[in-house]
Amino acid sequence: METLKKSLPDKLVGCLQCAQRVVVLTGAGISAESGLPTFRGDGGLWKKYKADDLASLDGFLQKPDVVWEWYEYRRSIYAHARPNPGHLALAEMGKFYADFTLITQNTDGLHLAAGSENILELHGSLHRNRCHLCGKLYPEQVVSNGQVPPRCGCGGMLRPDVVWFGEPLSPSILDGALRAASEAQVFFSVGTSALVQPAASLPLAAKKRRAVLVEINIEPTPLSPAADFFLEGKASEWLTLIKEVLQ
Ligand code: BV8
Ligand code: ZN
Repeated sequence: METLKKSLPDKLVGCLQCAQRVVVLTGAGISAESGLPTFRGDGGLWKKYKADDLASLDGFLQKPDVVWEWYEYRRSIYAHARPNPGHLALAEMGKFYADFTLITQNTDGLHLAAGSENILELHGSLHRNRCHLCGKLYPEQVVSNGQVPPRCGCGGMLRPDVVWFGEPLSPSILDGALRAASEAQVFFSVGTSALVQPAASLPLAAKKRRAVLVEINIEPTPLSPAADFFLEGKASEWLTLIKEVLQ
């Protein structure tokens, strides 16, 4: 069956071609086409645990070994993931605009691998570890001296350098994201269920300051009613189309 050829609304093309300040917020959906499971899609389950419970400070304090194992499992699948055309299109878009900010909730590092610059990793990165006690940073691969999770020299437990539910985001990164959102002329929300705060408030902050709000998702989200343009479908398809009209 001939799939419907997607085309961008003319009004949106006009906005994109004359904008100077563009911001993109991405979520797990943009990495789905790189083979990475989303957070809440198909149950977001691992063994019998919910991702949201494991990606939380409480979860780590209650069962640090299970949480560490979950992250080691995720790192093992992230290791094989490559940027998909959606990540690559965003890297190209970043070169087209004088003032382009990429804000991601993802911890998979695929935007960096795709060549994007000026990335704000709201929720940190799975490719780094840090000591839960003294904050010392460690590389992704750590020698676990038989203890799970491995220990820092200070005796603290190591954990991935991510922001868990119940933990504050880095103030400098969040301020940077809020500033970019409030100055954006066009704000894209791509592949996110728009549920997690404070990330989910960024598109609305942009809209409040008169930005054109574009949402790209395979299904509607709580943000969709506020969007000026809702592009239903895969991130890679829409972003590749957008890249093409900008070239
Ligand atoms: C904090 C890192 C305060 C770990 C993650 C109001 C204000 C402030 C806080 C809250 C609040 N209400 C509730 C809270 C608490 C909480 C929260 O938001 N809870 C929610 C669930 C209600 N927020 C927090 O705890 C935050 N901290 O506010 O701190 C504070 C201050 C002082 C002292 C103490 C505390 C911290 C939140 C960060 C949590 N960490 N991840 C890790 O990755 O392991 S969040 C996690 O969810 C991931 O990072 C993920 O990216 C993120 C968001 O999910 P999505 O990316 O949207 O993924 P999801 O699966 O949900 O959706 C995928 C979407 O893609 C779907 O819509 C699907 O349709 C679409 N899709 C699929 N395929 C495609 C596609 N779209 C396009 N193309 C495709 N091919
Ligand atoms: Zn330490």
